[in-house]
Amino acid sequence: MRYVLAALIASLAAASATAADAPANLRIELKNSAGASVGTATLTEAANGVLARIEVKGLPPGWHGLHFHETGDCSKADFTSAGGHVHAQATKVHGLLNPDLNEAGDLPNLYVTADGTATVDLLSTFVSLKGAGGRPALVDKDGSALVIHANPDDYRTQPIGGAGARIACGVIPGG
Ligand SMILES: [Cu+2]
Repeated sequence: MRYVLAALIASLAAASATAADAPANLRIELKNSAGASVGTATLTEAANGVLARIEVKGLPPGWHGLHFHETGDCSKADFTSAGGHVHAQATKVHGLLNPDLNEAGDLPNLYVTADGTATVDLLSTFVSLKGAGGRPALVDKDGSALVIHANPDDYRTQPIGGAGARIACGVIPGG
């Protein structure tokens, strides 16, 4: 009996260790300007950044700029309520191909196929969910937002790489 109990306690300890070791993740909904859902993003804290799984539908085919914006507010139809890109420096320099890049919210473009869907996993090494590694936190006081733009980001032009209007937005709630 004592042996069985010890085995049970050991397996409970293993189970709770597994739960504690599971990386924090956050599933958010992306909406278009009409307020309709166009998919989800699942954000997972990784060792050196945030892994984002993005699954969207009903979007115009082609390349679209994608960024983390600084405020968790998608309430305006043009999504300007989400503010500028997540950044840690007072003077922001945009563009993944810009040698002076310092914006933490920059991400690679999203490619939407002819059927209006896109599915991708991507890793940003610039941010964290809650400040890990000293990287800007997406889950800060006012949260942040994942924004999809109408046009591709050329990764160089200031301030948003010519990505144009904001066509979808997902709130990352503040913490
Ligand atoms: Cu943007």
